Amino acid sequence: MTFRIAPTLAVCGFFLTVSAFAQQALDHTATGVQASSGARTLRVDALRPDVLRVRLFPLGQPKEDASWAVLEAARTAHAAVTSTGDGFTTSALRVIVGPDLRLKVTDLAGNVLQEDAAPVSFDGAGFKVSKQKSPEDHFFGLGDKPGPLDRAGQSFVMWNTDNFGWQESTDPIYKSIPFFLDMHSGRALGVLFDNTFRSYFDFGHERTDRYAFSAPDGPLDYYLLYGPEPKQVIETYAWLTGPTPLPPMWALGYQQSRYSYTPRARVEEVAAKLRADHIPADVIWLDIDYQYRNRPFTVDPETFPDFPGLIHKLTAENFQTVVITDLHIAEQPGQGYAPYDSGKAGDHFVKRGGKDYVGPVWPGPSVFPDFTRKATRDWWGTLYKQFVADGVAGFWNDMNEPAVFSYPTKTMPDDVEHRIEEPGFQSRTALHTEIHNLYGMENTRATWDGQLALRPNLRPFVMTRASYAGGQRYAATWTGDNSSTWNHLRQTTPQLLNLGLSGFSLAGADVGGFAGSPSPALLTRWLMLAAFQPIDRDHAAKGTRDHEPWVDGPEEEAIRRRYIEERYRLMPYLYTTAEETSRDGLPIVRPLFLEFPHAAADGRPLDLDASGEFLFGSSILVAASPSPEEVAPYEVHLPPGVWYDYWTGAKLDRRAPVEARDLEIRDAKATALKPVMANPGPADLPVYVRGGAILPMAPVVQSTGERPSGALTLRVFPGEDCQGSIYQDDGKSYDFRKGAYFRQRFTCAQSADGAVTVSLSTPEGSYSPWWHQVRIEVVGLDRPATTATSNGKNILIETTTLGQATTIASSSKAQSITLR
Ligand code: NBV
Repeated sequence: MTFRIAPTLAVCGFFLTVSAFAQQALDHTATGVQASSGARTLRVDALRPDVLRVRLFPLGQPKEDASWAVLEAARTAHAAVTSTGDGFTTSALRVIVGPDLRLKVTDLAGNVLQEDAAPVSFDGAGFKVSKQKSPEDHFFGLGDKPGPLDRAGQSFVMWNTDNFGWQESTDPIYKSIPFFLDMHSGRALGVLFDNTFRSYFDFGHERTDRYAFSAPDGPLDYYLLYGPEPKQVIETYAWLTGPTPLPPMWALGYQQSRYSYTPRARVEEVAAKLRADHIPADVIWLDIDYQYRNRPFTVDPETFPDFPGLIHKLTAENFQTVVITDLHIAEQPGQGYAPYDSGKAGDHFVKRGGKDYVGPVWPGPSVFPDFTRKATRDWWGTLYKQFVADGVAGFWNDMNEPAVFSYPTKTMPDDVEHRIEEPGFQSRTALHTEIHNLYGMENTRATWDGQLALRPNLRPFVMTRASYAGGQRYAATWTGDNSSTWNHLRQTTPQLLNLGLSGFSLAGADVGGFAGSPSPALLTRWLMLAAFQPIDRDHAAKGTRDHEPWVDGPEEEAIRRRYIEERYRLMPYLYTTAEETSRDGLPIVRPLFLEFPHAAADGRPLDLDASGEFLFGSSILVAASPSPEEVAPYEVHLPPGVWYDYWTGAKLDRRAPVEARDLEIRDAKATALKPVMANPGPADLPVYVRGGAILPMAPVVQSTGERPSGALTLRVFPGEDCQGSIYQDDGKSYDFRKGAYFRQRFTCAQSADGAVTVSLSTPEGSYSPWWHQVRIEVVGLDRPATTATSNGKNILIETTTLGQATTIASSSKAQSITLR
């Protein structure tokens, strides 16, 4: 059915404007609406009741219906819609197309979720979409861009850039993840602007009452993801672009890197020292100097003799090796350099003016694979054959913005030609302006697929510096060349949180800072904090002082060791969280508002006033100092509910404050809760646990490859909705898909007399985990428990530094234990 909308008069300040068009046609489609005005068509499709796709294109049909970011199944999904005179409704949203193709989206109660502030404006192939913004809108996401967690008031450019030594206000840096979350009074809307060109985002920088996104070219194509809870939006983003897959467990261990450990003897020395000093560690990284003349996929035979022997030796000591494999292929014809010769023979390099484009990078003149072609990606994957045969565990794709030396733009020229051969896209030649932001992601896709082809049953591990939306499907990431400063340490929190909200759950920052040399205190603090970040990799630039945990003497080393050990104690919790992420997309580190969107009385996200705080998984709250350079007390704003001190097990006093506070947190009964004062010494990091959490923990091991000896501990923090779970498998293969995993759920309940009953469900899956006993440790009881019973029988109870514990034999059946 087609409706005609008459021209309107709009009153705007003192000016009366008449809209420029005459008539607007509105057609209802099976999945939404299509409206035309002048030379343009707006199409809104409901992919799900809570997910809309919005496109605006020249009259007719869009040129291509394709995406590098969005999964085919999501892009082609559709929900039932009900037509209305001016748009349509789904079971969650109302879509209204106004004059000038202006779009308004509300929930069914009429709350406006998004509304065009002006008609889309066009400038040649470019366009700008402007939305209304109020002071209550806070914006999160956009990948690794530095600066505060909330993007409000700022503007950003998407153009993957090798920005060595970037600072807090540097933009752009390495990644372009054009996805953001708009939080408005606890209500969340996600926006993915799926355009790979040099796009621009403005969150009230130009005009405080508008936010906008624009691009100089390419499709006007964006997706709206409605909550109302922010967690729903993040889960939906994972539905749209894919979750971060479950990594091998070793990728969650401590990792030691430097640019570069060379020669071979130095690598062996570092590995031996980690073991000798009992610093738990899983991974050693080899940076570019292991290669022959910086040529990717080679090994320098002089500095790294018997490379397979080295890898095997490290593997035998439970170290996995990750080696760098940059994408620039040295242009070395006729020298027996197979990556060049085979790439040339297969016509796998990008072109300029009909010839292979050649640009200078580490190996000198280099050529660049045409990763937007499947044939090229398949060829790239084969280059890993020898390393895989040697037992190298993971691969590092650096410099993939792509970085090219001696151009002011630090990348290849705009007119370099890439070939697109991809389902949904027309097979065509595209200029670098279109492919640039995508190039790093397609590089990692090739690496990931290559690993899977070579080792089909092993989970790949790929680390990337550049990426685009959806890149989490192929690689973990890090924040590039940060610096050894206190500000950079502080910056890791908002950056990793925003990366997590942008799909990249597996992310880290170079521990200790890349550029410059950290003071002993800074390195210690950094190693303490990073123990609670998803990727914990100590890395350093050339010419900087040594960074390894032992370098500042035994006292500093003892502190550093203690935190790394704590990470390994928490490995069952961390791995269980990572497995959840692989299904629901919720990141490992989370801002407080993700779990507690309605906590602050004024509706603002809690995090805005609690800048050093974040959640590690759903239940652990890390409260780093907002001024880590000083040892001084600070307020910790804990969300509502009962909280415990992670280190002592003490339940915190949250009674209402006497004096008025800027940030008022209230519980469900509207009781005001006061912040707690933290006063950590140089070796302390305040960490808290949510009441109602059950944390699975393990005895310390020196690597995830070692079988822990002793019991699995379930540390129980009584509180409402008390529960937890554990997930285990072999830590490396895909056998879990065939049922070879172990999953058990736990609950706890406290009776009126204070007794705590912990229940363990019947385990799921065919995998036998490492423990034979389960130690249940209940903390924070007002009155210490004196007896323990298991399925009605009395069992031994012990007092620990944190509370009371009892140990039972693990069983294939459900169990129930009471401490009273
Ligand atoms: O491969 C050397 C470095 C690497 O260590 C670093 O992590 C990357 O971000 N790489 C950049 C190239 C040179 C940087 C100066």
